[in-house]
Amino acid sequence: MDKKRFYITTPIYYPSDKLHIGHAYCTVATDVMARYKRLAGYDVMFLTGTDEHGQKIEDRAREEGVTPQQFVDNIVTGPNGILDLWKLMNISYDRFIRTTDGYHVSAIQKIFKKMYENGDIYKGAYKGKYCKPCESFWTESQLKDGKCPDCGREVVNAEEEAYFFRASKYADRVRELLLNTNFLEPRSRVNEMVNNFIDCEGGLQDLCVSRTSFTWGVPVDFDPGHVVYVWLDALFNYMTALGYQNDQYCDLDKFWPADVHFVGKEIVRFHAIYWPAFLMSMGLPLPKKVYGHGWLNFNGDKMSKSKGNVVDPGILAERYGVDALRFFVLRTFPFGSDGNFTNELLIQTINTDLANDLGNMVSRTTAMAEKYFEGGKLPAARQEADPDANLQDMVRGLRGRYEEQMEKFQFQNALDEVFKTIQRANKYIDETAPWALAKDMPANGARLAAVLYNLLETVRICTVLLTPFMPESCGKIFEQTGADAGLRTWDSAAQWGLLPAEVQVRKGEVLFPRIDMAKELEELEKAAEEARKSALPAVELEPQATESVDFDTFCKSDFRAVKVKDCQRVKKSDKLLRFTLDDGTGTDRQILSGIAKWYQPEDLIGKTLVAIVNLPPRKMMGLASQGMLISAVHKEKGEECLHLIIVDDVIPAGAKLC
Ligand code: ME8
Repeated sequence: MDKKRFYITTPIYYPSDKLHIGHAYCTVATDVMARYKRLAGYDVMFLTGTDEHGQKIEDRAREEGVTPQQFVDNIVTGPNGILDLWKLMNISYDRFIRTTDGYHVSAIQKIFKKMYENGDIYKGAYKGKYCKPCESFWTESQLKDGKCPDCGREVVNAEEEAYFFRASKYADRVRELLLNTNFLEPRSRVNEMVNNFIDCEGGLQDLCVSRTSFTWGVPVDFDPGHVVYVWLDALFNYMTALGYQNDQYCDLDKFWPADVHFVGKEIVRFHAIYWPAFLMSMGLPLPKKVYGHGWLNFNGDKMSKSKGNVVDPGILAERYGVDALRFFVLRTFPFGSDGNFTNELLIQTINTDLANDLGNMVSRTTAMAEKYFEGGKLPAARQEADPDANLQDMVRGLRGRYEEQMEKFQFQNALDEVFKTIQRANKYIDETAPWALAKDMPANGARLAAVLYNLLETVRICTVLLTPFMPESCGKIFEQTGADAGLRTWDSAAQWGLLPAEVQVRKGEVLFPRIDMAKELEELEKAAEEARKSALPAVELEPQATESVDFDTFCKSDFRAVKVKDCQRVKKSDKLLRFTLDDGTGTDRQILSGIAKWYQPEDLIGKTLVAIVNLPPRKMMGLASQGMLISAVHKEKGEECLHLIIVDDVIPAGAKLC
C-alpha cells in the first residue's frame, strides 16, 4: 500500500541579510513537523528555499558593488550562508528552491502569460506607496503613521505602468474559503484578513503584479521592461518546486495540494488572500492549510538590524548546542502567538527542562543501573509494586496526547505532555528510593530491577517523542539506555514493555550541562555589544549644514597656521591639553583644546596646526584660551574620532588661511 503523504513548506527567505532566530524559528518548527510525520510513517516532502528577486536585493547588491546574482549567491551558498545555517541547525529539508533557478524562472513566465491570456492580468498604471523590505504595495490609507503597516518601516512613492491581477474577481470565493473552512489557522487571524483586506472600504483591490523601475526579477517575456512582482514569483515556488510548468521535477501529482504552509504573521495576507486567488485563476487545487505563526521579539522589542538586537542562531547553537536551541524555541513560545526571546529564558529553559528534568532522569537511571547491577545489565526477575502502575498508565497514554497536540501544531503543548511525564518519572525515583533498596541486596534485586526497568521504558517512550525536536541528543539517549533501532519507532512509542528484560545500560556523557546563569548572561551581553558595534556604520559623518553663511561673515573668521612650541596636560582634567603656540606675532598664544583622549602632548610639539585666532578669549579650568584649534571629526563604529589638521612645515607660523 502507498504510504500516506505530507507536504509542508517554510516561507522562502529573502537573502538580503544573515538570517536571525526569527527565521530559524519557523524553519525549526517545519523541520520538527516533517520529522514527526516521517516518524509516524508518512512520505514527507519538506520544501524550503530563498526568494531572490526584487528591488531590495537589487539595492543591497548595488550598495555592496556586486551583481545581484553574486550578492544572493554569497548569502545563500557562501560561508556562514543560509545553507550552512540549515546544516548547522540540522534542518532535514527534502528540497531547496532558489527563485533564480532557471526552471522556476521559465515556469513563472508561463504562469504570468496564462493569467494574462485568461484575462486575470491586465495592464494599467500604479500610483501609491511601496515598502521595499516587505516588497509590498500600499495605499495612503493603509499606512500606519505614514509607515508600512506590516513592518513599520519607511515606504517610498511608486508610480509606474504596471500589470494588475484581478484579485477583486475572487474576493467572494476567498472570503468563503477563509470564513467557512479551516484553510487559515489560527482562526484568530481570519477576521483580521477578511475585515482589513476583503470587506474593507473599496473591497479587495486588484494587485499590482509587475514592476518597471528596476530589472532584478523574472522578465515578462511578452513585454520587455516589466519584471514579475516578487510575490507572484515567490508564491508559486510551492508548486514549481514540485514540477509545475517545468520538467525539473515530477512530484506534483504526489504532493500537491500542500498539507500546510507555515508562514509568519505578516505574510499571512499574501498566503491567505492572493495565493488562493492566483490558484483559483489558474484552476489549480488550493493548499489544505496556511498556518500563521507569531514573531519572536528580543527583550520586548522587534528584532532589527538597525537596532543591533538581532539574535544570531549560529552563535547560540554553537554555545548551547543545536538541540537545546531547537527545543527552546518550540518549548517556550506558543506557535501561533508572539514570543519574547530573552537570554535568561533560554538559559532557564535549558537548566530546568533539559539539565534538571530530562538530563537528570537519564543520568540517574543509567548511573543507578550501572551501580547496582553488574555491567549495567538488569536481571530478568522483576517485582512490580503500587507506584509503578501510576507511572506506566501515564506513559502508555502519552503518545496519543502528544499526537493530538502535534496535529494541531501545538508544539509547546506536545512537549508539555512529555515533560509532565518526565517530571512524574523523577518523582517516581524519589518515591521508590532505589538507593535505599540497594542497601539490601540481593533481597531487593527483583524490586530494584522493576523500578529501573520502569524508568528505562519511560525514558525510551519520551525519547521517541522528543526525537523530532532533538534528533542528535535523542540518539545518544537511546544508546545509553539500550533501546535499539526497533525500539525507537512510532509504533513502539505506544507500547509499554518492549525493552528486553535483561536490558543493557551504558552511562554516557552528560547530555545537557547546567549553565551558570550570571556568568553566561555577562558573556552574552559582551557578545551582543560587539555585534551591536559591528552593525553600526563604519564611518558616520555629521550632516552638512543646511543654513548658508554669507561670504563677508565667513571672511571675518581669521584662520592662521600656528606652530606648537609646547604642549602639556592640564592638571585635574582628563580632556584638556594646553598649547603654547607661535602665531607669528612674536608673542606666544595659549590655546586649550579638549583632545587629550586622542593625542599624547609630546607628539604634537613642533607640528604646524590650524587655529581660529579671533574668537573672544575664554577660561577653562582657570586658564585662558585664546582661540580654537581646528580638527576633523567623525564617528567610526559609533566611536568619536578626531584628527587635528596638521599642515606642511613649509607654511610659516602666522600665515593666514583663506
Ligand atoms: O517574507 N520571528 O521573507 P523574509 C518570527 N520572502 N518569524 C520571523 C521573524 C521573527 N522575528 N522575522 C521574520 C519573506 N520572520 C518572503 C516570503 S514565501 C512565498 C515568501 C519570518 O525573509 C517571517 O514572518 O522576510 C516570514 O514568515 C519568514 O521569516 C521569512 O521572512
